[in-house]
Amino acid sequence: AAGAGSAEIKVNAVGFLPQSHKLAVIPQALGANRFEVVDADGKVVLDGALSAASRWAPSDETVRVADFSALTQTGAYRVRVGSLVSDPFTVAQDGYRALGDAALKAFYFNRSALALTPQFAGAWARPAGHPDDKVLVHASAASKARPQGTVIASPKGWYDAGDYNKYVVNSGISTYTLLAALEHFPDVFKRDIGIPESGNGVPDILDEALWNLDWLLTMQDPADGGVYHKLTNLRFDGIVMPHAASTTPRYVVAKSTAAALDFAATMATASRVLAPYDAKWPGLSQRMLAAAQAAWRWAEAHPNVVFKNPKDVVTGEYGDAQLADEFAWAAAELFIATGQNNYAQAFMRRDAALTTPAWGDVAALGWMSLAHHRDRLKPGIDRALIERRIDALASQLAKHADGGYRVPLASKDIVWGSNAVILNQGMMLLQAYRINGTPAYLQAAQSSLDYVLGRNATGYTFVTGFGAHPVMHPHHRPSMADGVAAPVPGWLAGGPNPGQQDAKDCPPYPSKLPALSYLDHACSYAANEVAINWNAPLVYVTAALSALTPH
Ligand code: G3I
Ligand code: 9MR
Repeated sequence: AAGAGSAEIKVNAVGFLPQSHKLAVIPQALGANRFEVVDADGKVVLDGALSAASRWAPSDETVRVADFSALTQTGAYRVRVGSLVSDPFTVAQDGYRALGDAALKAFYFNRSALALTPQFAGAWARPAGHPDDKVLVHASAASKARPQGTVIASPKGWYDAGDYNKYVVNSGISTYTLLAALEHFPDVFKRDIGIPESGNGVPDILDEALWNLDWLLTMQDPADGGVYHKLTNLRFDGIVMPHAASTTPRYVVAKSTAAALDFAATMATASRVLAPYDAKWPGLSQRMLAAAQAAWRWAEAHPNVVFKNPKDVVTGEYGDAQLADEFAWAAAELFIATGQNNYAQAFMRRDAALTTPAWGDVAALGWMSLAHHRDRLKPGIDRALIERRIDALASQLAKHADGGYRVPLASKDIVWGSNAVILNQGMMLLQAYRINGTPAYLQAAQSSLDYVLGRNATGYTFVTGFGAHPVMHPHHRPSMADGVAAPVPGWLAGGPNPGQQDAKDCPPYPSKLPALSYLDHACSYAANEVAINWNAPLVYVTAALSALTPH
């Protein structure tokens, strides 16, 4: 790509805010001791000594670190080591504006049942797909009120990922994370990003979340409060544009406890974030809270319904047998929404460990909501406990960020969707930073973002449309089928995954090492798919760093 430098020097190839912590990683094998930072004219603006060498297990490399945090002057720069220069990056006051806008706009690009017009979608305009106005109740989801084959309408929502199905579990954490970004950093979302609702007096991020919340509401069976696990084809669509996908029926499949609880948590959160907009959508906030409570009651009555794909369904499973964390998350959000002590007790009773969140591990989302609201909580959950638990997780993550690439990610964290693991680690570090202002937490969160933007063992910038070594071939059906060379912008690739669970026709990975198990090839869903739950922490971390980095 234009201006590409040496991939040997690993650096965030998008940029920094003036007061960001700024690091580059250099292989010890280069034999260098010093580094320079040069401006666009090649003039040296800063030089310094590289850190002592340190090994990073995930890529089995020994590396040294250039710390150029002292560079606070805005401009365009590269890091130089000997005769090598890095990819360019900027230092700018609004350094994450384009990235944050694109990461959020990616959700718009994955809207189902909507035509994307050139005005908002540019080169990636496309006809509407999957109207989902006539969806069948699958045998696994049949009830007295809605027997098998009942037709329901379940339109809107986002496609989950590179595929065109809609899964409640994964939708929950994704929607919540966007709502949390708005709730925590409202000032970042005052600008419009160019979606059809822009200018309607509501932050675009809330309009975008509503596109999915409207769909989620249809996934609840009004007769009993239970929530269908997913809306899906029986098998994955071919590699075609949404409007060209097969018109075989789509189904709502089996109710599950995880779906009910993730739905309850997300609806309770949405009811609170939407409350100030009651004049615009009268009654919606209340309706969401009632839906959340009905789903909670269903889950209490059906506490262990673990989802498994029925025999005739082979699409994404999002199955999860550990449900204590889902109970804890839903209880936390319902406690904040209602102040009712039974929810506080339910939260404490589950004693769900605070770990980095993921689609199947959501307790942290409850902890972070409690932390944000801790000044206003009714007695029931000990405020000091919340602060202590969050700090304990952050301090463990920050310790990991001490050596090697200086990131919180460890070998064991490099699984399917690892780029979101590190961003969710960043999100948790930021919760602790918001509580106690420990600088190392903000720095490690910055490092999480730097990692996906280029300071990683592959040297790729993992967000489509950004950096001089960008991901070009994500496993994303619209990007693969639209005939446009550039992929749909703003998407985070799943990233390195030593599981390498791709189809057999995929070319071999360059390495078995966890951090190098990556392929920029559209065949690779195990390392190069995109997904709403991976983009959501990109939105969150980008917004948080914009708001929290000292100005
Ligand atoms: O967490 C375990 C870890 O403890 C273990 O050491 C490691 C060893 O393999 O596995 C880890 O689990 C992996 C898990 O992802 C981590 O989240 C599983 O092996 C892996 O199979 C699982 O992959 C999931 C994948 O679907 C396959 O089911 C991903 O989480 C999930 O993000 C992905 O989601 C898909 C949807 O099904 C369909 N739509 C696209 C979407 C993204 O690819
Ligand atoms: O495109 C599908 C992707 O979204 C999933 O994450 C992945 C794993 O479940 O499966 C992909 O679909 C492939 C299917 O599993 C096997 N045949 C080829 C499909 C498209 O590459």
